[in-house]
Amino acid sequence: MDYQNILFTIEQGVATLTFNRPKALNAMNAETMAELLTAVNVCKNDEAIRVLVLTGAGDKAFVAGADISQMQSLRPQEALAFMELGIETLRQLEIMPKPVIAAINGFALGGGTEITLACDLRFASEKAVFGQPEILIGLIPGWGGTQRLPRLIGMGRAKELILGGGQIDARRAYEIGLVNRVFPPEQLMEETLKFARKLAGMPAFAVKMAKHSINFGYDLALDNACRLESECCAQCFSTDDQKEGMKAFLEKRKPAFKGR
Ligand code: CO8
Repeated sequence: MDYQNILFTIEQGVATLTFNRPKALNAMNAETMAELLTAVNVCKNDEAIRVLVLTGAGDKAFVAGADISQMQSLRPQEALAFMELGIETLRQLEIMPKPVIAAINGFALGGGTEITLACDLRFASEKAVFGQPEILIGLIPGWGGTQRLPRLIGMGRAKELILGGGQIDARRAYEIGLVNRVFPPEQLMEETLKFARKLAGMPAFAVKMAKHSINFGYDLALDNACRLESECCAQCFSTDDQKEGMKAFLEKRKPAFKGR
């Protein structure tokens, strides 16, 4: 695949996608969003890829938001098309049947924060900065921020960020549950890849079912959600990895999972 705005590599079951427009702090234009969607579909369909890691090129930004220079003269219908592309891409990222980790190496503002919200895990550098500053340029979040942010950190904290347009550092992001872990900048990728490789070695079908149950059960009534979980769990009993996992436990040895 020939990408212009992202770098995409695969190693030891882990795909790494790097937003690569460092001169514009990796701001997301429509072309970059389309490439992200293509790469998400590649990850979904390629059995050799077990985990996806997203990060930003350079030492300053993950993604500093949607590309303001591209957006400034959009008419409402064009803006809507750009939003729909973002909404569709981030939903596909969110429900991809493999774990996605954001390695947030710097500014993750506006659409940048929204991309991280569609990931399963958020690992941040101590230099990372988060916020929804759209209000400061006369907008509101348009790639799911008004919905995913309150679900993750609570309504009050989300409103403070979205209405106030302020920025928070990695430590505060950790305090409010916006990120899972914080690392010194020079350790961020190493630690993220270490965790990604660990996930890549997990039983793939169980990983897929766990993510499916969490994603699609979250908005259901508890009875229905628990039923969904039971069905997902029952399906795991059809896999070689379930048999191997339990056999290895009883034989007091490490399991050799095959991803089937
Ligand atoms: N879009 C376009 N260019 C950008 C963006 C951006 N979001 N962010 C930074 N850049 C560019 C700057 O214009 C600058 O370019 P140049 O060198 O050519 O002048 C370069 O990147 C470096 O930026 P700065 O000189 O500003 O660097 P600083 O270190 O001084 O500041 C900041 C860094 C704080 C990150 C600052 O650049 C900034 O505030 N950026 C904008 C952040 C922002 O408002 N993001 C939200 C955008 S709106 C959004 O994301 C909505 C998403 C969904 C809606 C979709 C609707 C269609």
